[in-house]
Amino acid sequence: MASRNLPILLFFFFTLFSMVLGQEGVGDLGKYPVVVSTWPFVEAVRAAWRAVDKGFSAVDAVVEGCSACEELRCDGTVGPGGSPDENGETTIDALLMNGVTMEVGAVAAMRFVKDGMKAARLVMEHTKHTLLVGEKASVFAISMGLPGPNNLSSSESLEKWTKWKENHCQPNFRKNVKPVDGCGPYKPEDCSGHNEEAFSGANVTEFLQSRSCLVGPHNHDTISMAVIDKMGHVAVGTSTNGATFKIPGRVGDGPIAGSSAYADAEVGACGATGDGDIMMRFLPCYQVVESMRQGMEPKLAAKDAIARIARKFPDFVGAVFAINKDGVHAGACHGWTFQYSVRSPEMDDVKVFTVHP
Ligand code: SD4
Repeated sequence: MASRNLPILLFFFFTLFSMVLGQEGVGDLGKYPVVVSTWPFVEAVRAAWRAVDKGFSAVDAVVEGCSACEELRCDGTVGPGGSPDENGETTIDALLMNGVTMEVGAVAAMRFVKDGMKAARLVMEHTKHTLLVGEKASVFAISMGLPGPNNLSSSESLEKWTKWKENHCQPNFRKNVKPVDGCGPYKPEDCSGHNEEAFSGANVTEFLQSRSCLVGPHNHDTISMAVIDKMGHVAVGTSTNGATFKIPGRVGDGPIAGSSAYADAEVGACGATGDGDIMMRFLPCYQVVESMRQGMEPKLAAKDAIARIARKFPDFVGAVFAINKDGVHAGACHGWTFQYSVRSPEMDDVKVFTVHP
């Protein structure tokens, strides 16, 4: 009798078992969705939240959120019309990463197209490449249907640039060049040891001080966003004009996977902002995610990634946020006070968290 009923018993057992698992799943799903972004870019987080709360994917929500920031020209440093380069032109660096498939699409120093995040998505979903750069990235984006070519300058960015020119192009990102304190054309300075002044303590301090004017508390410049959707899928994205008065052709950390952002749905995600020229040498977001994979709490992982950079570059300015796959988040920063924004199911609206160095 018992053996005849065994299949039925097993059926009930497995049904019960899967219901328990299902409830745990529902419990887990209760932590999601969640949206995190650098800085108090509240409207961008709301836009991502609206998408993910309606059931759209993490990738869709990141695109919604970062595109909203581009349209709003968050801080005047994301999207069109923001931070001019040495020639007065605004260009865009953007990245999108799907933390389930580990696909990445990115554009760097993209000209004439205002939709950085949508262009990154086109690279991710319609090419086998990871990163397209410069004018060719624009040609690709336009050929795939994005509006352009458009002049990305605004009256604000041109005014900023004019003032910078009037100030003899100071500060700037040149080093070991002549003229030291004027606009170009620049020539390499002899650094063979004959010119001790080039390496004097005073010059180093001056250079670092001018650097913090270029990427500092008033030049936030970057939205980096992570979303965990209702399925627990993770995606990240970044959009930025890059550093103000950058040398044309410069690619920052924005479009570099592992630097400005990284996601692995098995672990969590990270977003970064700050002095990309320094930060991209350390891949801080890759570091954060890998540390969390090894069992570090998000807070410790974020602090550790920042500390690794600060040890070598004590004057660098930067920050990261970390979020694990359970929705636990934290931030860490160096050289400035950092804020990041979060929207999760237990909140009525976006909450801004402040992190001190
Ligand atoms: C860059 N990381 O291009 C960007 C700038 C930034 O806060 O994030 N500033 O270097």
